[in-house]
Formats: sequence, C-alpha cells, structure tokens
Amino acid sequence: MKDMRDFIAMGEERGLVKRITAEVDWNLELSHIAKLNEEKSGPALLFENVKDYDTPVITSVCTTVERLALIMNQPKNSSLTDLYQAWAEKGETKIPPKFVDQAPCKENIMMGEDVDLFRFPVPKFYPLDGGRYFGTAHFIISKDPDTGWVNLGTYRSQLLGKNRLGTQFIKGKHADIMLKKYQAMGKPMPVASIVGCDPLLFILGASRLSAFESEYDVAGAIRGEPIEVIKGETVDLPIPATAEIVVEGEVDAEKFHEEGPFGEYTGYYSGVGTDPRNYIDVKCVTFRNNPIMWGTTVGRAVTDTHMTMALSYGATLWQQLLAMKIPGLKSVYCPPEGSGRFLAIISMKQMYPGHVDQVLTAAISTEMGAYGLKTVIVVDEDIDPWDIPRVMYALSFRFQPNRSQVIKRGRSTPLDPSLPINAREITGRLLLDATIPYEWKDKPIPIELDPEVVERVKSRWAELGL
Ligand SMILES: Cc1cc2nc3c(=O)[nH]c(=O)nc-3n(C[C@H](O)[C@H](O)[C@H](O)COP(=O)(O)O)c2cc1C
Ligand SMILES: [Mn+2]
Repeated sequence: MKDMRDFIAMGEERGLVKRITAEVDWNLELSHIAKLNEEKSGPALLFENVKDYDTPVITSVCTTVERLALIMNQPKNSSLTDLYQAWAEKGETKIPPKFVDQAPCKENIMMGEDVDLFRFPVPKFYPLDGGRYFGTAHFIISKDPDTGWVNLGTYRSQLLGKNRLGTQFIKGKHADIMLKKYQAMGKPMPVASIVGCDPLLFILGASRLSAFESEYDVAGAIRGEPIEVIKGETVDLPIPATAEIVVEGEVDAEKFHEEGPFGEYTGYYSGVGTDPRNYIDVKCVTFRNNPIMWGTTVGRAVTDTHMTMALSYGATLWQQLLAMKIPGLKSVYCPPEGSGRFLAIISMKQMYPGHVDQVLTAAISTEMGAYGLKTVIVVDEDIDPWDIPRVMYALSFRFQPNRSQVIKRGRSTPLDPSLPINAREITGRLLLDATIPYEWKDKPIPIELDPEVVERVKSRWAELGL
C-alpha cells in the first residue's frame, strides 16, 4: 500500500470502503454522517459529492481493527494486540525514506498569491468548533535545525484564511521543541502539512516515538521498504511522493492568530474559547490530479481517532517496554475507549518479588507512558489484558489497594477533562497491582473441576438435555 488510492481500492475489494454519491454538506453534515457511521463501526466513507466542491472527502479510514490490519498488511482477523506485536517486531529496524525525482504530488502547483485553501472541501466537524478544520487526518513535517532529524506529527490545523492554517503544538511535542530552536535562531520554521497519503504515515504522525526518531524510518520499517519522498517546492523537507495535498509554509513562533475551540477526542471541546496560537503562513500548495481530501471526526469515543491512537500508543508502549528488556511481559492492551493513552493493561508472568512494581513504574517511564497515561493495571499471565470481564475479575479478587500506588505528579495532556481547565499540566497516576503476589508462600487455591467427572458429564450432555 503506497497511498490513499491503494487503500480505497483494497478496502473496496474487501467491503471496507463505501462510496457516498448523494450530495452532502461539508458544514456539519459530512462529519455527522461519519460520526454516526463510526459509532456503528461502519465502513470508511468516500464522499464523492460534497456541496460546492468537485473534490471527494474520505473519512473513517482507521475506525476498525480490520482496517488497521489492512493498513499494516496484517491478517484480516488480527487483534489490536497482534498489531502491537507486528509493529514492535518490524519497527525495530529503521528504513529511511528514499528520494525520487518525479512525483504525483507535484501534478498541480499553487504558488504565492494563487494559494487558496478554500479550493478544498474542508469540513466543519462540530457545532461549537471555531471553524473548518483542514488538518485532522493529516500530519506536519518539520526538521530539527541542529541535527536534521525529520519529524512527522499530527497536530490539528484550522482553516484561518486562504493562505493561513492554525497550529496547536502542545508543549514538548516534537514540532514544539523544534519551533523553539528556530525561535532562538530568529527564524521561522519551514513546515509541510500532508493531507491524504499512505494511511500508515498518518498513524505514525499520531504516534509517540522518541525524540530524534523519524516517523518516516519506522513507517519504512513497518512497510518493509523505504517511503518514497520528494523535496518540497519551497521548503527543504521530504514530502511523501504520493501525497494527495501538500501545504508548504512557515511557522513564526512570534506570530499568533486566534484558534479553536475544537471538539476533541476526550469528548469535550478543548479550551473554553479561542486561544492565540502560532499559524502556518502558506507559501505553496501542491496536489495530485483529482485529489482526495481526508478528514477524521476526533470527538467522543470511540471513533477513527481513538482507534488510531489505540494502535499507535499501544504499539509504542509495547515496543518501549520490550526495549527495557524486562522479563515476563506477555501482552499489553490500551483500550480505544481510553483513546489508547489514559489507561493501559499489562499481562505478565511474575518471576521475582517486586517484578509487578517494576513493570508498573516502567510503563509510566516510557516515552508513551510518561505523557498522559493515568492508570496502569497489571494482571497475571492467565488473564488476557483485552479480556475486560477477566480484568474486572482480577480487579475484584486479586487487587489490593495496599499493593497499589498513587503517583502524585507526572506530565499531563492539557486536554484531560478530569483536571480543572486552567491546571492541566500535571496529573496524578494510579498503578494498580491486580496480581497474586509472587512472594506469597501460601497462595489462594484455585478451584479446578475434577477432570474425570468433567469427561463423564460431557458424555452425558445429550442425555441431560443440555
Ligand atoms: C486527529 C488527531 C489530532 C491531534 N491533534 C493534536 C494537536 O492539535 N496538538 C498536539 O500537540 N497533538 C495532537 N495530536 C496528538 C499527536 O499527534 C501525538 O501526540 C503525536 O505524538 C505528536 O507527534 P510527535 O510525538 O512527533 O510530537 C492529535 C492526534 C490525532 C490523532
Ligand atoms: Mn516525533
């Protein structure tokens, strides 16, 4: 799979993508159809007839595990945990992108005064959104001025004018770290926003890789071949060759424009109104012939966004835990209901006293876990972490508050609605030990049925009328 067109073709073949030919309004109607469809785990939707526009819009690309498996080229019936495992295995070797001389993303070029972002059917998603959001299922490419490290990060972009896009680089995110360096140099940061591409690149854009690691290299590793890129027209950045729409421009850390609010993946609007934020001053837009716009509803769980994050955050947590070489780790599950990031459940085989405490604290010390992860539950190896009734069982019969810990301080996401709106930088964390302690000499005796009697009653099943 190289681009959005491959995803649509392969998805249609498997009945995972549906075309909507009826006219649909970009103003709320499109997003509401997408949201209601996502709540039913419906197919990805390709809206071919968007009011006032010729360009189609695709939504709900990542809403089901089956579609995530298709994107990752994994078996159709893979579970999220299977996908974490595949990601961890393949993502270890990095494959850098490969430059090409010609690329479909350059088929059309709008430069300078000709730039007009209103040419594209940018949806307005929720009633109280501050406007239309050009960048939802997109990512922003930027480069570290010191080391040349290229970052792909999904940070929302509001349509603020014909050549202006909003940004929201939350503190400490990789684009924010880079922007501060450009600011110190007294220069604006060159960026490119990519809309419509190999969906894996978007998933990588939203994943929490470590600093200095390029999402391109991990995407190449998962694909098993380099991602093809081409230099931007006005920015020295590697652009995916088959991108549908590429917006090139600059962000000046000293310049601001009111941005937001936006209906977030927490199920609430972020902020209480607009906030002054940096913006992209757009210099050039390139796009393919008959480009495809891509949007995601974000909003209340569970949507496309939550599934994307459950995959990328869960996979990176699993990968980062494995990298610590702690023995006994069995599997991890980061529920989509918690957007894959607020709650993690880990299954493990205990091998020494204190092993569970090591895993609990390790989880919140990973790059993924150190940011926003609030609750970690560890269960014994006989429980699959995605088997929520069994996790509830462990939380009832094995869990003991005195063996669990409250961590008072850690890095929070400013979007966490469980914290007061003006004090969201620091969160507490809860580490729940739902296991039977390794060091106990006398462990509770599990009830097992007598195997001989089981055999006997099974042979009488029909006679018993059961
Ligand atoms: C649809 C969507 C929208 C997002 N919007 C933002 C945003 O506006 N600002 C932000 O800092 N993170 C946002 N995120 C989360 C980031 O993509 C995520 O934290 C990622 O790790 C950022 O890349 P980085 O680690 O290279 O900084 C969003 C994620 C998704 C899936
Ligand atoms: Mn990054």
